Amino acid sequence: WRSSATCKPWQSGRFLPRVWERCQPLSRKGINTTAGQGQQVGMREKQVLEDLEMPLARRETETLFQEQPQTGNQYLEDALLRGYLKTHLPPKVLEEVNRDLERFGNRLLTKIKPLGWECELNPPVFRQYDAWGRRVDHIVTCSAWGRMKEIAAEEGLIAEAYERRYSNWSRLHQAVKLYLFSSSSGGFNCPLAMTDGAAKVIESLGIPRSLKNAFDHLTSRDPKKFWTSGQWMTERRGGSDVANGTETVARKQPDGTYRLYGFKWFTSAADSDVTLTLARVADAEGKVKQGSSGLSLFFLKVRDEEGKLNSIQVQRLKDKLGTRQMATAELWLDGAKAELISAEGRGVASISNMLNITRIHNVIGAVASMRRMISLSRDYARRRVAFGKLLKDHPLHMQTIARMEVQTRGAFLLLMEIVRLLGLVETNVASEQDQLLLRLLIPVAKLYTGKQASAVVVEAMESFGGQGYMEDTGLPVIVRDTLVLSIWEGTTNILSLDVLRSLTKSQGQVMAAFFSAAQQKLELASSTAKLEPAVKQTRDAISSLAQFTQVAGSKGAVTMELAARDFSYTLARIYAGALLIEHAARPDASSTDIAAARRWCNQELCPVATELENSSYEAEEAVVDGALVYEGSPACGSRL
Ligand code: UCC
Repeated sequence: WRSSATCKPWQSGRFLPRVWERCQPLSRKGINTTAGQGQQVGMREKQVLEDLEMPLARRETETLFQEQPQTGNQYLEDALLRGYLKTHLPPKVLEEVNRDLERFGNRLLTKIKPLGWECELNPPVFRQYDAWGRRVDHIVTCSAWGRMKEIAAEEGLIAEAYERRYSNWSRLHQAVKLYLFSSSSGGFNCPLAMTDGAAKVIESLGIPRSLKNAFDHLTSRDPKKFWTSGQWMTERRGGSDVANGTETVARKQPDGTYRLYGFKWFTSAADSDVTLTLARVADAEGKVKQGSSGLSLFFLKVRDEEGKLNSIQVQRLKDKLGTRQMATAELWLDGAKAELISAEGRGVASISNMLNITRIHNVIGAVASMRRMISLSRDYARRRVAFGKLLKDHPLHMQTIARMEVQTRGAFLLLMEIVRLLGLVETNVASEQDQLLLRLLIPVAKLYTGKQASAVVVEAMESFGGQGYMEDTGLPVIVRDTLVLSIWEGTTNILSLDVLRSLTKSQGQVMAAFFSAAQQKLELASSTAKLEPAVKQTRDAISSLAQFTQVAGSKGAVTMELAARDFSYTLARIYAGALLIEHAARPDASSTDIAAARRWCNQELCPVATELENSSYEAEEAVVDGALVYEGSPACGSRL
């Protein structure tokens, strides 16, 4: 792929004509440029000519082969984000938020992004002993990581959501800042997710007196005061089946506090100041209750005032595929002092307030990764010449990026919808429909955008050719860090089951809220002729979904479990379609808003109905699934 390499004079005659043709000054090949690109292609042409004039040895070593893709101020370059804010925020709020985001966009570009890269290059290191053999269990993080913590406080990345200076719009303002911050944060978005979750749990408990100080620290704008929180849920028996996998025991002390004993197998941002964790309270005889109703929620400080660990031993740091900037550790709790903060046996229900917030952060991370990769990819397409023209002038290349863009737009609007609803709930102005919708859409968006992000970033990596696979371009880091998004905070299947949980718990009311909200959005578009096909496709999908819920409701639990994933995907596709249509029906919508809505709705919007017709959810199909998976495996030998 190097022009200098293809122009060697001793190339075999057979290849000469084609090779020579490739090495011709580009103008002779009549590059198809549009206004504005002429200058760039001219520079490229000049470079190729200079390359040819250079002595071969210098050509080999000094030629700059490809131009690096760049991104500018992410806020200013994000047309969809700006269009969304302009449509939804009250004018006064918009004015202030707009100013803040433009400033923040510049800070990200000039200061924060380099720090993020520094975090990547200097991952945390675990020092178990000091030079004199004393056990210290020190997780050493780099100075850029420390700086990220200060910046998070200065920018109010948590505080903004709890101060509520813009009332219900504060949550959206915070989420947008986190969205911009995410891909430059060097992994610091992870501790922020859990810090936000911890603040939310404490707030929903009414900020008890004993936790007031912690709440103030977690929501502080003062870098010296700001604390981050962990979320220690996963034990050695796994992180999904928390109810059966949690072995940690809490023993009550005479002063009313507890001491925790157990082994936390996966604790992210292990350098955090405080954490929330689950444990089983032991009775006077030392017995504990198993299952979900035996779990309670605890708050603890990781270190004491002198910086000594709170009877915690770090076993080792995890060796992860990505998010390597952030320390994830295995921890032994050997009598860690903790405070019980939920009613006994209500641990899972209480920590779900945290889970719902960290799952929203997961959506933020997913949309941010997609946006970052597309920004880089589209910039590269304006710089890179192949087959005689810029990549952006190759229709197939543009089609590929445009498809990613449509996916990202749907995901972005889902994210905005959730944080809009959360803002309403947090300021007590949400209707019952809003509350139900929020409960349903959080797992839907988490599971769907996690999968989308993995697909989009891998596709986008390909748009850089071999360069996308090179470590020092930074592109593989984005890919690695994105792949975790469908795993942590609940895998796709666990989240699909959570969608079903929300149905059962609300006795189907979440679906009524879903249908009503989606229909309302479609009605707004009824007078926009260009959106008619998209509106019709979405309405048809809604009625297929309604039919599915009727049919599936009369079948057994196996049907719903087998359908859970397709059902959740259906909800995501229909709702994102309705959001894209709503956005495209604004008076000042652009032709690309309309195109995005139409293209989104051209995909299969109701896969669950198709699979029902295919009988995919019948109990016999589950037997076939098993046979397909285990054919040839020793596991099924005894059964054959
Ligand atoms: O810790 C991890 C890594 C940390 C890194 C974080 C970084 C994030 C960064 C993102 C930025 C880029 S990963 C840990 C991940 N683990 C999970 O997410 C847990 C996955 N498992 C589940 O979600 C399960 O479904 C469980 C634990 C919720 C199942 O528990 P149970 O006890 O078996 O389920 P139940 O009995 O159905 O639920 C118990 C109660 C019920 O309330 P009541 O008793 O009033 O009926 C449920 O309604 O909890 C309630 N509940 C919920 N409420 C359960 N889930 C929810 C929910 N999502 N929302 C509201």
